[in-house]
Amino acid sequence: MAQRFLRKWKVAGSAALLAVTGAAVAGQTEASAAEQRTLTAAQSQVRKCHGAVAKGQRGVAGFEIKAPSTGLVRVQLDPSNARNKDEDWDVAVFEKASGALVAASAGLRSYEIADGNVTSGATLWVQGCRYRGDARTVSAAVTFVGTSAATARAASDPAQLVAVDTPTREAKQKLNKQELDVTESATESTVDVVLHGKADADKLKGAGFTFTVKIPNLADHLKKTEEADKAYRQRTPRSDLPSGRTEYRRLADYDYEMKELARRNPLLVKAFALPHRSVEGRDITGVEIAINAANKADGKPIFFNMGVHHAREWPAGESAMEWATDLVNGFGREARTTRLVAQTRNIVVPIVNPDGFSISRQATPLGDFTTFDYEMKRKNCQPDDAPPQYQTGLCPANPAGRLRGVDLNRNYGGFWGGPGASTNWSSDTYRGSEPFSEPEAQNIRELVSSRAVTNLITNHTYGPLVLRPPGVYATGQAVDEPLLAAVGKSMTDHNGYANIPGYQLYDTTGTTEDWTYWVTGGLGYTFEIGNAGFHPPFADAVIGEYLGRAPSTGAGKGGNREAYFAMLESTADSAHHSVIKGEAPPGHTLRVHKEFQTPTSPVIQPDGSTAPPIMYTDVIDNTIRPVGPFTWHVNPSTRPYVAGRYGRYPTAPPQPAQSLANPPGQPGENTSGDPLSDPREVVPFTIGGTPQYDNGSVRVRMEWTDPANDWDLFILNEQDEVVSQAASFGTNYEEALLIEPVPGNYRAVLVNYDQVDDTAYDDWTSLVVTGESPKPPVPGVTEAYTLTCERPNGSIAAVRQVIVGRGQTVDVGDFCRRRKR
Ligand code: 0X9
Ligand code: ZN
Repeated sequence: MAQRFLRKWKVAGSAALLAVTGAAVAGQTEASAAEQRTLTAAQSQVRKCHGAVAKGQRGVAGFEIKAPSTGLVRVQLDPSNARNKDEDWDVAVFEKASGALVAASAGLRSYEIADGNVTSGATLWVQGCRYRGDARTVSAAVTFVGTSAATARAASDPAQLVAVDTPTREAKQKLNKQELDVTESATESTVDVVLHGKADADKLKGAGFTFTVKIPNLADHLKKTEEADKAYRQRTPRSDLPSGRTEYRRLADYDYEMKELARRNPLLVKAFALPHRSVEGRDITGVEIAINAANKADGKPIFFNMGVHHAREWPAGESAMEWATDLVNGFGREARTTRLVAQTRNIVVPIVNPDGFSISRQATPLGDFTTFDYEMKRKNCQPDDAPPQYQTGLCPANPAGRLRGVDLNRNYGGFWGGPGASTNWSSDTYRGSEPFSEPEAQNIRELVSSRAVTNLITNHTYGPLVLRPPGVYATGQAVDEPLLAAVGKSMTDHNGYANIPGYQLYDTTGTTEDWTYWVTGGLGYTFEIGNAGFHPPFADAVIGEYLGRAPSTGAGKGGNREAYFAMLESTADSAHHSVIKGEAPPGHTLRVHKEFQTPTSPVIQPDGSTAPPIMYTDVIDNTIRPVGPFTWHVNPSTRPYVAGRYGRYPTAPPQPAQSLANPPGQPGENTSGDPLSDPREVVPFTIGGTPQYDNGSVRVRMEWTDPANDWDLFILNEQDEVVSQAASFGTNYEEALLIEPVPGNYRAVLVNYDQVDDTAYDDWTSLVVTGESPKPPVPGVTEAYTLTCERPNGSIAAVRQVIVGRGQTVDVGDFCRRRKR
């Protein structure tokens, strides 16, 4: 594992070097040599550096510089003494004439990278602010990159949003293999895809797909969104959000707000930088919220809420940031918040991928939709895996545009390398060179490995969905499936999203909770916020979704705010995790530790063949420093990966096969994909229940004669909801599966999707409903923690093994005073 940790420093270091030397860039862009300066301020001063020009004021140092070209400006600060832990400088760039903010960075230390857009000849004021600490100086490097033809290409070949017809699971899987920008927004019969120009459309058509254009010109659409946002903030001085904000934050806003939450609430909030800097060298910031936040080893269960693995998914960061603000505002003022914060610990990392987010967020005014479609950037900034000609240049202005980088949500170890991830460096779902190759994913891994993260939400846009493990069908149902589904429902009751396992839409591998859940046992979910795009108007996508207001599906139900509170209730509920209790003498540290290997998926190779899985090693290590009696909340000692699979034994036989008659009539073709619209045929049937029958699943199979004709099958419940469907093509049957169906009345809807022209009507010939016994549970193995007690001087006072299951409490007594064994 140490080896993997090391690699990150190499990456961050080389990127930083590029920035300061201002190496010439291939393609349409060229960087100027960096201008190096040292900034000096005699005193520190709390200040929002990007708030206003503050020339001559306390803690401020700066200089003027003229932009030699139209394009990008980057100002990078580096601590003058990297060993100085107590220092924090921030930076902002203003246009001198107008005073307009151009770029900013406000990280927790002095590793700052501020990117912005400038016009040739503009005079800029580069402002450094010594926010905190004892560093009098900091070094600053300014680089300009001229962008030329790149921005002009968009109009004739606009990016579009289309709904691709995918009536079956197979069609969805096939779509997923096309190396296109597939979104998570889908219906029973379509999936939304971003087409970045004609080439993508041709690829789609070439693969035999049909689609409907939803947004014909994404650049225009995003400009309209921006105008809507502007109009909204002009008429709304303060929103009802915890922060009162009325517009999307930029990276510096996030970092500055987290610092300020911590500074203003020193006991309740601790701001921290994650262990690895981003590929470009940015610090990644989070906050911990708890009573005595700095005391990490207090044994409380942890809810970790994070956002923006994917650069363009701005509402994901907003929601996480509002949640942190909400907890801080509510603590001591609101009874529920106070109670829950007292029982738990909250960690919030709103921007996991700061390099990508900065690019997407700063790109807005460019409106460029080609390879250089930076506003729609998804991945991180990893250059190493691209061909040499695409490795050069700063990430926000490089020859591969948005395409360079790794999809951080395919880079986790959990089932890494399998279906639903790409081996191609330029793909939007590129998995990276190896599991956890990226510093940004490694950060989350180390945090989750070293803390009792019992509950986790990773926010994305858009669905609207609450996804739970597994993300891959082949994994099988988790032992905790009933609990995962129930906690999921406690959240979707408030946001109105669909509560489903990740694989239900299509397989993905290497995603966040498919590692966090299967190796740590912490309950993990992906939120796909909203249903209207990656960053639709702020009023809908942030305020509407967070507070539960129209047009959100959570309108009137509490929205994501209440969904997160439901997750926090789950965090506080020890039935949802495990507890070790006992007592310990003052000054002693208790540690639970385990180390194990988990296989990735069989690793899909670029040529489509598979290589054996890679074994990766994880170390789980949590500590508590109790004073006397303690209650220590941890995850179960057994990894869900080896804990077996969910199932049950039957209590009665399954219902026997029933053959249903074809009603009179021959319905005409219907390609609407809507089982409620005519023409169609409807055949009622009943699913029995105990004590007579026990159906773990029910299979409904229809057949006709010629596979050239196409019938589709939908199963509706009494509320007219589609509970299952089958709509493949190229077969003479359809089969729909209902898993653990509720006994009651159902209807099979048979739709004549397509009959070959000028042939005899090929009516369906049989419809059979068959019950099947539930699958028995798959037994698993049990794993233990090694529990050690360390004396104040670090020597070991006692060691033992502890096996603790979910919902269990193990009492280890006065364990430290026992002898070693
Ligand atoms: O693809 C992703 O990483 C997520 N969707 S997004 O549109 N935000 O990029 C979803 C990951 C989990 N989804 C499935 N297992 N289907
Ligand atoms: Zn996403």
